[in-house]
Amino acid sequence: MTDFDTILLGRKGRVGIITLNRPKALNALNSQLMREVVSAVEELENDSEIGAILVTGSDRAFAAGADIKEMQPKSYMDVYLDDFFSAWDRLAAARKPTIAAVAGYALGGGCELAMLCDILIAADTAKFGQPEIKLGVIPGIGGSQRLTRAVGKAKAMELCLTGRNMDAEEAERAGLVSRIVPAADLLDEALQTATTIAEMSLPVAMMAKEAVNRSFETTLTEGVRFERRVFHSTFATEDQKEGMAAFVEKRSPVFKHR
Ligand code: CO8
Repeated sequence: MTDFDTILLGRKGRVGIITLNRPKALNALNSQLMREVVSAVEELENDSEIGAILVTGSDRAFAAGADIKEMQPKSYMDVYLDDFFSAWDRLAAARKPTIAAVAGYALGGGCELAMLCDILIAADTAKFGQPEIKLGVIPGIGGSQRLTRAVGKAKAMELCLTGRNMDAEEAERAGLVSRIVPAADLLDEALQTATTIAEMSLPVAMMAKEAVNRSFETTLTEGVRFERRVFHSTFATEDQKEGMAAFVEKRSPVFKHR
């Protein structure tokens, strides 16, 4: 796998692991890191042996936000002409399931990066927030939209307007994270979840992801219609034949990811 400067790219079985690695800056998301994550995502998406993508940081910080020192000198024209931060959309557009394993700070762009992933697993040390307002800006990687969809208007509004953080317990209660685990177990637990997913049929997991995500983009009637059409199409996969045969024959399925 490719070597990068600001991230580590590894794999365990069918899981690709992206570890943010700018420890001195608490994994602040600068342009280089953004480019490297996007390129790692492309590499994992194109690797037929990979069935899920895990994104994680360090014990102290998943990521303490976009890199404030890099942003400070920028003008409106700089950020507008570059469409600053738009490259992160590539992670949201990943077709394979993505899991964020978050310990420590996930603030600003860090919280947004975690929310770009499909499943968010938090260590009991995790802290989430959108503190951009304290810097005189607003979230720029989808925070105002994805946090609101995840936790509802009242809490999202409070977090975006006051900049206060929420701990892992509050984040779980609010529906932002799927579960909390002890910090020492975070990587193992997240890897186990990622491995479980990666061992399912890849095309069917991709279809399930697409169907759930559609619920954020459309009406209930259209969403249910979309789901039904995709459900029908699972019957065109070899893995549906194998999955159902395995059940009837009382054995474990061996998916071919086709
Ligand atoms: N950017 C750059 N450097 C950072 C960042 C950051 N976001 N966060 C931490 N660092 C650096 C610190 O500057 C420090 O470096 P140095 O040792 O060289 O001084 C090092 O990391 C360690 O940080 P601290 O000494 O501050 O560590 P503490 O444990 O005391 O505090 C905190 C940890 C509370 C996380 C603190 O570092 C902090 O508040 N960080 C900033 C959090 C923040 O505001 N994040 C939001 C950033 S804005 C954003 O993400 C989206 C902006 C959208 C703009 C849209 C434009 C289009």
